Amino acid sequence: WVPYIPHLFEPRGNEPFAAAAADSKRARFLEAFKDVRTELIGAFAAQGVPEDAQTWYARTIDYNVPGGKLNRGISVIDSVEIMKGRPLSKGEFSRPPCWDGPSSLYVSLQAFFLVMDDVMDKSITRRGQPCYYRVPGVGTISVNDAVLLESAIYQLLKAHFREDAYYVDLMELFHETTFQTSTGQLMDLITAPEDSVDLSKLSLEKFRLIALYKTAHYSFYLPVALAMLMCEIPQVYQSKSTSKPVHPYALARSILLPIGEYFQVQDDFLDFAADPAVLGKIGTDIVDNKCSWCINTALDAASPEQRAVLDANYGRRDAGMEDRVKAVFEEVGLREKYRAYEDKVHAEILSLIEAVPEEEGVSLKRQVFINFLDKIYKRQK
Ligand code: DMA
Ligand code: MG
Ligand code: MG
Ligand code: MG
Repeated sequence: WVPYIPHLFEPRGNEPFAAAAADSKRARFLEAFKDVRTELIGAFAAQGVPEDAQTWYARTIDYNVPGGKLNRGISVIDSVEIMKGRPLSKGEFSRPPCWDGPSSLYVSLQAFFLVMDDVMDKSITRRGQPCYYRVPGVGTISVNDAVLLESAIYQLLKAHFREDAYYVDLMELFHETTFQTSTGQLMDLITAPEDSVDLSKLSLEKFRLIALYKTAHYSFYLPVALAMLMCEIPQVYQSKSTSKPVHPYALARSILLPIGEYFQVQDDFLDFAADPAVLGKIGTDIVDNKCSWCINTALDAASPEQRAVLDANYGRRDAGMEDRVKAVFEEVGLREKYRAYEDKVHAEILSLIEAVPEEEGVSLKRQVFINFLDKIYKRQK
């Protein structure tokens, strides 16, 4: 049950804003998020819970929701603006008092997944701070906090989108994406058993399937599909340029899922290669025995001697063993293979984007995809 708190829903005017750089979009989001935070904490408190629980919940939000690059959350708004062909204004949608309501939904989902992911991956840091479960006194309470963060999505949806025709579509999209992501997380985890390392069970095919489910749907299809629903893009329309029917959601998915796979390759490569101070997180894939792009690519290229080193050292919670695996990754030229992969996949995705038919008016636009691809191409963090 979510109480309706009227004063939080007053529109704050209708000032348009100029297209701004990433930093100012981030700043704008964080400004708008203050209201979202007040609203969520207000709804939590309105259940009549004591102050210590309210303080805990506020910290859960502050520690996990607004941090990070916010690239994908902000892309929801970017995509709406591109498809509408104009900047959004405050109070644009029937309910949100702020522009960034849709981004808030997305970052709440992201926070919910990441809190759990770090527990399951036994990670150490995220966004340049200790993983939430490692904060003193939090521990396994983080499991329940993740559920509360998930609940925030549906509270915000109900409070801001209930009157919209696409309310149920938005809700189903979040439910389905959560289902897909947890399916991916399950495959990710059972492909990486703690005490039985068997590299012959790994493959790039398995990596791709896991990446598709655990990352691509929620990171790339979800933000664009949210934007499309909010622009009331229909399930099918007749293309004026080709006179053929266009299924825009399926078309979007056919481009965004490959972008998502590429993004997970980057995530895996950076887990191995990036400076944790830049990445904000310490890599754990090698010690976690993960079916990552790196191990699979190294296995394909390894000599029998190198293979033996990988067999003996991968998936062990030991820094020396981890270093031996990393040395093999360097020897097989993983960095060069990654650079070649990145350029190849970038060109492939661009050609997928070029094949999208462009229509007049509010419709799917190539720039929606270009915007995503530009944000991640050659990313260092
Ligand atoms: C990310 O996989 C997937 C989800 C659903 C969070 P990951 O564990 O490689 O992510 P990270 O490197 O951020 O821990
Ligand atoms: Mg992880
Ligand atoms: Mg994980
Ligand atoms: Mg990772």
